Amino acid sequence: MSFVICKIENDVGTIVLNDPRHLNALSKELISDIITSLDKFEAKKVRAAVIRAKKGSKVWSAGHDVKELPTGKIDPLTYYDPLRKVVRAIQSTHYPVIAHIEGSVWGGACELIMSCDMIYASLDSTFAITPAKLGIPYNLTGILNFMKNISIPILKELIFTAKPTSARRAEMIGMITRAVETSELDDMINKRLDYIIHNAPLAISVMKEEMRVLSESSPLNPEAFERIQGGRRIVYNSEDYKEGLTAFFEKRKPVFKGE
Ligand code: YXS
Repeated sequence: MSFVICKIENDVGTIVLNDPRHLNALSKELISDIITSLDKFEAKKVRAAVIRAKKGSKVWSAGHDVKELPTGKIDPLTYYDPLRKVVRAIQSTHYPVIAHIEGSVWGGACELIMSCDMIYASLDSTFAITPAKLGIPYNLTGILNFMKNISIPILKELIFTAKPTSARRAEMIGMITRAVETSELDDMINKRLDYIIHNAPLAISVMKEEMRVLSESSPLNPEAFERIQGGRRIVYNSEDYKEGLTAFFEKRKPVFKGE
């Protein structure tokens, strides 16, 4: 069974997340289907793609599938983790990828939509960056991806509080491109798509890659990298990490002790 609905119409690929049972949680199966769809669009030389949930969704995506997170001793967000793979896949397409947002966006799904080239959301949607709520040491490239769009003092508020933020505020802080009434969302995206698919695809493709490369050119010396990784290892080996996941499954508030 596919966890996405994938189609190509008028040079535009569309991926509809379709795992309502799990609130489109980013399971390895759902992510595999997204990547397969992106590859299909590449082969068909689409001019653009849209990633969206079903019309009227209350939850766009509940974020990383918590049931797939390791329970300790293993880095929860390694290079080959499905969430890391889909973020890179979206960032590496030769065509622009547009996120069409209705509903609430949680955790790693916030990074997924921010890896898209443009993000258009209904005013009713919300965005919550949640690692601190679960005791998870987010990984370096993930934090960098957030920092590309959001200033550090605001990003710290979003991450340290883990509270959902409104679409209006998300637009104001640069987390998304635009927020409009739900009734206007499709029309606004279609108008922009009409410009994009009639512009030069080779030029768009190389400028997308230029912006990716330039936005990732942040020097990090090996000693700093190893120190950060050592710090992250302490976190995912901590009692707090276990408490965050246990509290999630027991549907209760976690009690973090800093251990
Ligand atoms: O109890 P059942 O079996 O029906 O399952 C419940 C939830 O456990 C399940 N579910 C999830 N399963 C795996 N991974 C998830 N992320 C996840 N979220 C939910 O779906 C069933 C229905 O959930 P329920 O009853 O809570 O639905 P609701 O309509 O009352 O509330 C919807 C949400 C989205 C507000 C609520 O489910 C929620 O707060 N979910 C967790 C959102 C979240 O914190 N996501 C972050 C995941 S971790 C992640 O993305 C990164 C690793 S990080 O945190 O580092 O950014």
